[in-house]
Amino acid sequence: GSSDERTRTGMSPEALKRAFVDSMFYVQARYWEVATPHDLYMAAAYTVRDRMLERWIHTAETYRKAHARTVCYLSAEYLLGPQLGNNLINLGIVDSARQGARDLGMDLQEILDQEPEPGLGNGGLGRLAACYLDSLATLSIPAIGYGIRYEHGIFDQSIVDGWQVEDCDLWLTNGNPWEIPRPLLRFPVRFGGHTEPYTDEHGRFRVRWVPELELYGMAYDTPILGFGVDNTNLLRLWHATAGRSFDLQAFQKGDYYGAVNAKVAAENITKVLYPNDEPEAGKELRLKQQYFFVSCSLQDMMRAHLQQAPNLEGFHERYAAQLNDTHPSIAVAELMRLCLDEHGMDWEAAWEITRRTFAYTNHTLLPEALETWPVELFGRLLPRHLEIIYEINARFLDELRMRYPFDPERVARMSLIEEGPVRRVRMAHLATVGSFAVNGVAAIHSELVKSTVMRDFHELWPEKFHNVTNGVTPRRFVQLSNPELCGIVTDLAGPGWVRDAENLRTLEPHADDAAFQQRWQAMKRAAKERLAARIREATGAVIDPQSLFDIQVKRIHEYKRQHLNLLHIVALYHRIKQGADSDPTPRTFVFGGKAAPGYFMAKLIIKLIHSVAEVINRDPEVNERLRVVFVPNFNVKNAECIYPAADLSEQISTAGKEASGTGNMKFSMNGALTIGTLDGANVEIRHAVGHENFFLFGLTVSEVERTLAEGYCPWEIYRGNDELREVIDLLRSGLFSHGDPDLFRPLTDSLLQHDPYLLLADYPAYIETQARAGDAFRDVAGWTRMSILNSARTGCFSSDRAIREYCGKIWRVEPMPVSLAT
Ligand code: DL6
Repeated sequence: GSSDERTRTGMSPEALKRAFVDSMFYVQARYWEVATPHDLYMAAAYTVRDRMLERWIHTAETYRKAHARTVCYLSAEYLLGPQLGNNLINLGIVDSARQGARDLGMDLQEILDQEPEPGLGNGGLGRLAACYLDSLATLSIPAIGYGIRYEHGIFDQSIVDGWQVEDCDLWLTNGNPWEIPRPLLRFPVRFGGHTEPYTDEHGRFRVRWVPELELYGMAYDTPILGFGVDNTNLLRLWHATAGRSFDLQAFQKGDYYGAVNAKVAAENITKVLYPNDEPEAGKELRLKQQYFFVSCSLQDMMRAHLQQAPNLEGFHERYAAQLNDTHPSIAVAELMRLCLDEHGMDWEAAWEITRRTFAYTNHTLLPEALETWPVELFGRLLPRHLEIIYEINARFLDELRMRYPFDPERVARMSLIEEGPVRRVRMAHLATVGSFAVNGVAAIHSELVKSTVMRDFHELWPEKFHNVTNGVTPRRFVQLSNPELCGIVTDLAGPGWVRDAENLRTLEPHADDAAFQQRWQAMKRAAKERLAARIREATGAVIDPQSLFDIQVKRIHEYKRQHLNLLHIVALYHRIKQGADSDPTPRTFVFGGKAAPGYFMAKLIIKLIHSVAEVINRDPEVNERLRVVFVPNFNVKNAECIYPAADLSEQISTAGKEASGTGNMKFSMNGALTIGTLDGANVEIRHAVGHENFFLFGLTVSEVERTLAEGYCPWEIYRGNDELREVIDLLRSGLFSHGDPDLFRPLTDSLLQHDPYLLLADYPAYIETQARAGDAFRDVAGWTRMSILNSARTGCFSSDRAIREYCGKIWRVEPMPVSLAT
C-alpha cells in the first residue's frame, strides 16, 4: 500500500488503517486506551462508509446527468441485517480489512459482531426487499428504495419457561453510522379534516382538502453499494416529526403542553414496526404509517422530476414505482391527489400518469392478509383520498357494466369497495386497477393469483399479469455466510460466480469425485460446528455436528406447519421408547422463528417445541439419537449462521399457502436437501435440482382443494392410524406439560376437529418421506452428491435473476454502469 493513497478513499490495508485511526479520533472522539468494542465498530463503519460515499456521490451525478429512468421500490419493510460485513464484501476489501485489523491488534470478526441489526421487517417480504436492493445496485440499475425509519424494528424474542417473550428492539440507541440525516429534506403530510369545493382562477371546479393535522417526514439516507461495481443506490427512509406550524392553535391558546403532546403523537407514526398477523386493534396507526411514507416518497419523486422537467407529463417515463404488497397501495390515490389538487391537472391526464407509474407485487393469498380498510376509518383519516377512490371506482364500474351488462355480481366482486355490514376499501383492487402490471412471487403462486383472488381481473386484463419468482442475494447468503463454500466455488469457477450465480454449475461435474466430496463434507462440518457453538452459547444446549441437522427456521404460523415437524419428532421418540425399530440416523432438530405477539396458536407451538425438547433432551434413552433445539430470536444475523449448517431443510407448508418462500432457496444454495411439499418456489427448486435430489411429499393444491370440498374429517385419520393416534394422545397426556393435559389442547383440538392446514392428511406421507431422508443420509457419498447438486443447480434463485426479469418484463429500465475511473 502506498502512503500517497488518500485516507478517506484508499483501499489498501495501509490506507484503511490510517482511516480507522482517523475515525476513532475525529468521529468517535476517542483515544486508543479508552476505546470500547463499540467504538471500534463505529470507527470501522465510518471507514467503510467514506469509501461508499465517494461512489454514491459519483452515482447520483451520473444518473442525474443522464435523466436515467429510475426504479422506486415502495416497501413498508426492509429487513437489511448487519451492514458492515456486506459492505466490505461489495467493496471487495474483506482481506485488506482483516489484514488491517490484525496489524492494529484487533479481530475483524469481533468488530463485525458488535453491529446491532436493522430489523425493519417481519420476515420474507422485508428480506426480499433487502435482497432486491443489493441486486439492483449490483446490476447497475438506477433505483431508490423508499420506506419507513422505524425507531423500533421487529421485536427481540427471548424465551422464558418455553414461552416467547417480546422485548423492544433498540437498534438505534447506540447510533447508526450508515445513515445520513437530511434535516432539510422534508415534506408535509396531512391527516383528517374535510374537503371543500371551490372554483380556481380558470373557472374550473376544484376540491381543496382542509386537514386537521400536519406533520413532516424527514429523510434518512443509507447508501446501498453493488457488488463489484461502483454503483451506489439510495435507501431513503422517512422519519415523522412535528412541523413548526404544528397545532398552531394550541400554541396560540397558550396550551404549551397540549402542543407538545401533539408533537409526541406525530412522532409516534414512525415509532414501531407492526408485527404482521395482528388483528384489527391499533390498525389506525398502520394506515397512517402507510400513507405517511408513500406521500413523502411521491413528493420526493415529484421534486426530483420537476428539477429537470417543466411539468409532470413525463413522470411515468422517468419512474417505475413498484408496490411491495398492498401496504403502499394508497400511493395510487395519493399520486392522483398530488396531480389533481397540487398540480392542477385534469382527471384524465392524472389517471394516465398514475396507471402508467405503478406495478404491484402480490405476496400472499391468505384472506386474512389481504388488506381492507373500513370506509369510516379511511374517510376520517384521509377524506380526500376516499373521494378520489370513489371517483376511480365510479369510472371503473361504468366500464365494467358496459363490458359485462348482465353480470352485476361480477361487477360487485370487482368493486374497490366491499359492500357489507361494514363497508371496506379493498386495497388489492386499488393496486390492481391503478397499476400497469401485477405479479406473483413464484410460478404456482402467480397461477393461483390469476385463478383465485384476482380471477375477475385476470379475465379483464390478462396481459397485465406476470410471474417473477423470488430470489436471494448470493453475496450475503453464500459469500458472507459460508466462506468455505465460497472458497470451493471460487477455486473452481473463479470469483465471477458471485455476480453470475449460474456459474455454481461448475460444481456439477465434481459431484462424484471422492476428493472433492471430502472437501465438501469438511465445508458442511465447519458450518455445523459454528452453529453448534453458537447454539451452546445462546441456549446451553449441546448438539452433535455428526448428526443430521434437520432445520426449520421461518415465522411461526399454522400454515407453515412447525407442528407437523413436531408430530414426526414425537413419533420418533415414541418408537425409541417402545423399543420399536426406528430410524437409526441420529438427528438434531433445529427450530427458530418469531410468532406475532397476538397469535396465540403460534405462541403455543413455540411452547410445544420447548416442551418436547425438554423431555427428549433429558432422556438418556433417546438423547443419543434425538436432540431438539430452538434458536431464540431468529433474525438475519442468526440466519447467516444457520443456512450453511443444514443437512435437511423443512419446507412443509400446506400446498397453496406459501406464496414462494426464500429461506428454501438459501438452504439449497448452501447444499441442504429439501423435504417439502409442492408449494411456492419448492416446485421450481425441485425442478431445478432434479426430482431425485429432493424429498417430496404431500397433497398437491388440487388435492387439498378436493379433500376440503369432500368434507375433510381429520378424526377419521386419527382413528385409522395407530402411531398417529398414539403421538397425539401423548401430546394430550401431560407427558410434555408436567402433567397438565390441557396445556396443548387448543392445538390438538384444532387438529382433531378442523385441521384447516391438513396436517393429518399429510402425516403418513411426511413420516414415510422422513424415513427415506434418514436412510439416504447414512449413504454418505450419495448424500454428498445430492448436496453438491443442490448448490450447483440453484444459481437461478439469485435475486440478480429476479431483478433482471423485473427490469425486462415490468419496469423497462436499463443498466447505467458507474465507474469511479471515468
Ligand atoms: O415474497 C416474499 C415472501 C414470500 O416468500 C412468502 O412466501 C410470503 O409469505 C411473504 N408474504 C408476506 C405477506 N405479507 N404479509 N403478511 O409476508 O412474502
